[in-house]
Amino acid sequence: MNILVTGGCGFIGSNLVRWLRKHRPDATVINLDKLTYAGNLENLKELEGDPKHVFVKGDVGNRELVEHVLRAHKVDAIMHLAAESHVDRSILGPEAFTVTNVLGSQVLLEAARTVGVGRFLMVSTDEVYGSLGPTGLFTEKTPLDPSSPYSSSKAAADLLALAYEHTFKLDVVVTRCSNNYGPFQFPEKLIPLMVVNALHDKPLPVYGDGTNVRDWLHVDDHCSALVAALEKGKKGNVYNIGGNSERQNIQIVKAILAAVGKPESLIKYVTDRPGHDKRYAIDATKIRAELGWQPSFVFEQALKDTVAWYVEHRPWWERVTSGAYRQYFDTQYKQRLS
Ligand code: NAD
Ligand code: TDX
Repeated sequence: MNILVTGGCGFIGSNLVRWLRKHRPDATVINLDKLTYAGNLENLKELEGDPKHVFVKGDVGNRELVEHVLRAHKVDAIMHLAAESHVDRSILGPEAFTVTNVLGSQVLLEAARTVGVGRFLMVSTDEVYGSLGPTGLFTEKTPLDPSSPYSSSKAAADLLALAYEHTFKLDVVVTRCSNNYGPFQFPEKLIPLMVVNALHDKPLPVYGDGTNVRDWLHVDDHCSALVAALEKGKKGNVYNIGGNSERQNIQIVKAILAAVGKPESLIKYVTDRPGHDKRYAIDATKIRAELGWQPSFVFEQALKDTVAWYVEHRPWWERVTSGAYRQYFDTQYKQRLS
């Protein structure tokens, strides 16, 4: 089987490529990635020389290239992860989010239809549902109500994919997962950013009062769910993915400080993110019952292990946050603390 993974050099993508090579050794993985600031071939260093991992540098919005890749590699299935993924960046500059997440997904769907790819897995997000109050869970029937330019662009791609199934009978499955954590996450997202700042004895910028809630899932559990959806998901269906690990942001930040042995005086409450969603929580009954998927990581221990990974992989995060990205990172950092 030949699987095209888009965005395979990013956080989830690189973990997914590794997961596939380990658990589906017969499959060839073609990895199409533009290598934006968030994509790094170093994330897949251990696969260097692996003939069943084929890297192609390119944009999912390049129709000619995408069709060529699908034909040349006789792609059987697509797992579409390539995206601009950071909510704060989408608030600063929404355009790239529309271009890659909406138009790029459109190009990929159209190419899959033209060439005749078997299955198209659209990797969406729980953020398409918007924000919850203090109680309740997102189910697959919750109406979409995205808040940020990021989540709106993901909702557009998610609905386009379902429209391709409905209209053109393309074999589409959509997944909507909660917040991921684990190795190789770019240090702009909450967990790695807080670890890096704590290690530098820099303030940890907590938005608002820190009581916003996210439902955390280890990236490897997300990968096993994506493969379950790819292999066993029903055509035209949506599957929520989540691990019943709701935590307030401030709880996470305090746990990180405790893990690295730094004082809570490093916490700095800063101006809230505009339009900040209050709470996400996932009902994953459907994927558990229909596809037999279940998470295997226990949050508290896996968070400690994740923090330890960043402590041990300092050269990795120093490299990926250097160069062109550094300027953005520093500007943002200063703004967050103002
Ligand atoms: P990421 O930002 O770490 O990686 C994105 C990857 O896509 C990078 O390798 C980047 O180079 C590549 N890319 C960006 N634009 C591209 C383009 N035009 N063409 C080809 N490649 C391009 O993102 P992530 O956190 O790994 O998220 C991966 C996917 O999972 C995204 O679709 C995201 O919406 C979704 N998702 C993420 C989470 C999460 O918690 N991180 C949760 C649910 C869903
Ligand atoms: O410096 C920070 N301070 C802070 O308080 C950052 C970066 C974040 N936060 C808060 C905002 C959120 O409530 O922490 C929470 C998590 O923030 P992010 O890591 O930016 O993730 P989030 O906005 O929840 O979106 C993530 O989960 C869903 C991913 O980035 C998306 O790609 C995914 O779809």
